[in-house]
Order: sequence, then structure tokens, then C-alpha cells
Amino acid sequence: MENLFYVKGDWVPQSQAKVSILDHGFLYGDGVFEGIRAYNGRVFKLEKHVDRLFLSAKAIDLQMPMSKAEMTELILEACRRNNIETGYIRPLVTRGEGDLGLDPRKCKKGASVIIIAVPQLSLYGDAYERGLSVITASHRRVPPQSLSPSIKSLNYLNNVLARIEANATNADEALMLDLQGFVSEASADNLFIVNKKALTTPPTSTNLPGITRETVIELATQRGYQVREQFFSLFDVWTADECFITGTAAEVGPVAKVDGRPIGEGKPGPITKELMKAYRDLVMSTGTPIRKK
Ligand code: PXG
Repeated sequence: MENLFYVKGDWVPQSQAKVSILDHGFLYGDGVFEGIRAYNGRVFKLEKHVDRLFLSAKAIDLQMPMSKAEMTELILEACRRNNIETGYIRPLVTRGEGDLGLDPRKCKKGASVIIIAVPQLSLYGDAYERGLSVITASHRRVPPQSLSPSIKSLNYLNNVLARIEANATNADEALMLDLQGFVSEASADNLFIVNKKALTTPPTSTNLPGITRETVIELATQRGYQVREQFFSLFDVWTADECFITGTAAEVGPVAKVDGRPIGEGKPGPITKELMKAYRDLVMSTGTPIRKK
């Protein structure tokens, strides 16, 4: 059975799901999106993802064609139509079809809403047991002075380029620095370092305020770990006791190596492993039910 996607008001099989080549999402990356996961018949942190989608839209002055309640219901419906108990959901909202000019006023039909939902998503495979190998990308994260990192926009070229650098050295992920040389985040994940039972992650002024990041801060605090949000440099990563990335797709991903240097003992550290388990337990036991009981 083919996946069914929501495309501008209709539910269509994946092979027939299409948008106009004059859609400004395609022409200019002019739009916003979310990456959401469902576990065990529930959508994890659905409200937070819908809130962030609407904030991203607001920030780019994109008029959402529906309410948050309607968007929430559509995401749940996408799971139901695809028989998803555990899976990945990708709502996208583009500026819509316009002409070849940049001017958003040309997109007279209004925003295009698309919802992709697929059962399962496997990311790094066995890398979770051995730990991820990460490199530092040579080019810098687009600075907040140019584009707010809080906007989850359809323009990910900066991050894709970082990923290409990781691929070139067979690394699993790429770390990005800000213009000042402080650590910002990975290509699609936030980053934490651990030293003597204290966690540090960069402030969100230069990276996406990740929902997994926020969740991990809560889980770590509940477990008595100190969590600091402050800038740090590559020295602090290379010499950390432990390091991990966080993201909806990656969950809590242990980092074993950065730029060829082993982190700690070069394998997932004990606090990282504790948080990986705590995160797993939380995603498996909370969330918005897909089906009404
Ligand atoms: N930073 C960036 C730049 C991201 O795109 C995160 C951090 C983590 O945020 P959440 O809220 O998910 O904890 C993201 C996540 C993927 C994928 O397939 C993930 C994202 C975007 C595109 C692809 O892993 N966003």
C-alpha cells in the first residue's frame, strides 16, 4: 500500500503527490516545516511542534491557512490514514504558487500545506552502540543577523553543505560553528557536552531551539544534573568527558569521535546512556493519542 500524503486539501498517494514548479517553496525555499515522530500510537510533543511551525510562519510573514487545532488534527489524520503507530511526520507550509519573481504578494492562492507521513524512520543504525563519528564543517552556520536560526525554514542549504562535508570523510554528522568560532549545532541536531556531571549546550541565539534539546534539559535536571546554556569552543568538545546530539530524528545520539579525537573513552558515556534511556522511556509513554479511545 502506498503512503497517503495531504497536499493542499486532498489525500493523495505518494506517487501522485505534486506541487507546482512555480511554488515559492520550490523556487526559493520560501516556507517552513517540522519533523515530528510518533511512537506506540502517540505523537510525541505534538503541541510544541505545531506551536513552533506557527512561530516559524509568523516570523516569515506567512499567513497560515488554518488554525493550530486544524493543523493538529491533520497531523493525527495523516497518521491514521497511513496506519502509523510509530513513524515520522513532516508538515510543510510553503508560500504557495506565484510567478518567477521573489515577491510573496504574487502567491495569490495562499500557502500550500503538505503533510508527509511515513511508518518508521531509521537514522544511524548501529552507530548508537559504538557512538557517532562527527567532523567540524569548514563553513559557518548562517548567523542570526542574516536569518534567525529559530525559523525552521525550507532553506537548509547551509546545513546540507555541512552534511556533504561529513559524507566526504565518512563521518555520521557535521558540527557547525558560529561566525565567532563558538559551537553552534550539528547539521540537523543540537549538541551537548558533559563534564563532571554537568551538561553544557550553546544558547539558542545561534541554533534551532530544539524540542529534543528542551526535553533533554528537563530530563537531566530531574535527574540532578546541572545544565548550563553557554557558549563554548571546539577545545571544550575535544576535551569533554562525553558528548551527544539531540533531535527528533536522531533522538539522543552519543558522539564517540570529533575531528578524529576520541571523546572521553571513545564510546557512549554513562550520562549519555542514562539520558538515551530516559528519553526512550518518555517517548514510549507520552504523547497525543493518534486514535481516540
Ligand atoms: N537543529 C536543526 C538545524 C534542526 O533542523 C534540530 C536542531 C533538532 O530539533 P528538534 O526539535 O527536532 O529536537 C533540527 C531538527 C532529520 C531532520 O531528518 C531534522 C531536522 C530537519 C531536517 C531533517 O533528522 N530538524
